Amino acid sequence: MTNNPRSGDVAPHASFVVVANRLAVERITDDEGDLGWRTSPGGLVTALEPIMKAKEGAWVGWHGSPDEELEPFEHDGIEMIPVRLSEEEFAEFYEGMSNATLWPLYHDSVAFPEYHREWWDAYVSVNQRFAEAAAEVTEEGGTVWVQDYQLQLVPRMLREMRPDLKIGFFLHIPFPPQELFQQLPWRTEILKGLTGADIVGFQVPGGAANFLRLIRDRLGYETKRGEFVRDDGSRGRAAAYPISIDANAFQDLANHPDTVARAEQIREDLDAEIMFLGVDRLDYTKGLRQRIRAFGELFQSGQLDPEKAVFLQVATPSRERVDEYRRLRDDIELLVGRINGDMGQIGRSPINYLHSGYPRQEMAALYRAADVMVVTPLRDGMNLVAKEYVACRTSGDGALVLSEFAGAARELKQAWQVNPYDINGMKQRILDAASATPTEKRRRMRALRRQVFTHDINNWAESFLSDLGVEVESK
Ligand code: ADQ
Repeated sequence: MTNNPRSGDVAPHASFVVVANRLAVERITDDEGDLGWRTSPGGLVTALEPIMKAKEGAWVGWHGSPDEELEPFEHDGIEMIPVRLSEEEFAEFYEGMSNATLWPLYHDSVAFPEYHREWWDAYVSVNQRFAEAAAEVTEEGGTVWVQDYQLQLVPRMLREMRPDLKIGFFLHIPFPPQELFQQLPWRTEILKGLTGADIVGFQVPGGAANFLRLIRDRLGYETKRGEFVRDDGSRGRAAAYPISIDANAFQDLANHPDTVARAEQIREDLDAEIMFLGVDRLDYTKGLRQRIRAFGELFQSGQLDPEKAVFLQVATPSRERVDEYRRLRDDIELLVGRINGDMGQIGRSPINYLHSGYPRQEMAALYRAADVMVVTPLRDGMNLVAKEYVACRTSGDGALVLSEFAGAARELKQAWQVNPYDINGMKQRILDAASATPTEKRRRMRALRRQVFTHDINNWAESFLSDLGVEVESK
């Protein structure tokens, strides 16, 4: 275990270990200029926190600064195990293989995936380092839950080092059909890597089906009703576990008096009769080009009146060193500028574009303020924004326009569903949602809320872990 900063100094002791590309904490600098950590916002951390605390949990992940080596530390009752990445590994493993090869390939190749052998080499050695770190801390017979596309080799590596462990893997993004996946020069290695897990979890049944077909055809594994048999005769399972949000926490946040006041303020500032909202990471999978074009045409044709309607698009900066993301940002800014230049008036722009991340409470205020939420990815594993909007509509109104190509579309059937490649169809559905009667909106929202509140992030974690054979206290 040459690469691990902990080597040899700690006996395996954790019974439940999460392995993710990033640690569950972010660096902060306090008023005195001292460095500290705060828990990252996000459903995964929130859902796993109680289990980790109850079970002597550890979280293995990168801490976010290249070339820095850190000792394990405790944060809020959970042991954090930082894995080091060099600047070069960050470029090759993370920006390269993870985000310029696997990310586009797994999202229907909506951008061209690049294949570079040195990126692959970095991917293998970084996965090995994560696997070693997990192997070192997990106690005999313990459980390791590996997260996402950056770490697909970890399950097999870990299984080889520690056959006594229970290993789960969950893929947060889509798993592509065979026709696309087989482009990957390292397809066999990835499939082998994943089958090291006892349970390989996907967002939707289609992902599990794609995976099972591939391991049957490529690895020659026998598969039956979600089960697969490895070369050595041992068995694993592949199934769908649709991820969700902490619906009650969002609801409470949306009902907080400060949020209510902030939502009113947003509406006042926008000064429009109807507000449409988009909230996404600035990513080419999210369908921003098509969505903005659709709104541009609706304003241009007068189907939406720029004096009465406003479209607010919030885009979180993302992966800004990857070329494709830079191009996307330029394109979006050009498109928005052109539409506002053509259609705007002094002090009034039909499209309000904000390139920034916001605290959770501001997000809840935005959701509360918006009459119509427009979520139109070209492909998305799940899409939590759609579920967050629903959870924040505490008065039971509002309308959700949702792409058929988001995993969430399988659950959120009462949304106004669209094909984001069909700009005319999307324009029509946006208008349909906006002009539906209050009764129709409420009827649909009631069903959506029922779905989101009965399938929250705790249900997700519990169903995965109980299938893995981990006892989870029901809350
Ligand atoms: P993402 O691609 O990041 O996640 P999504 O599921 O929509 O997509 O989650 C985005 C999260 O970021 C949401 O919680 C949202 O509130 C937050 N967010 C977005 N814009 C923000 C902003 N400007 N400021 C602050 N917060 C913002 C990947 C997959 C998804 C899958 C999730 C979880 O691509 O398909 O649903 O993981 O598995």
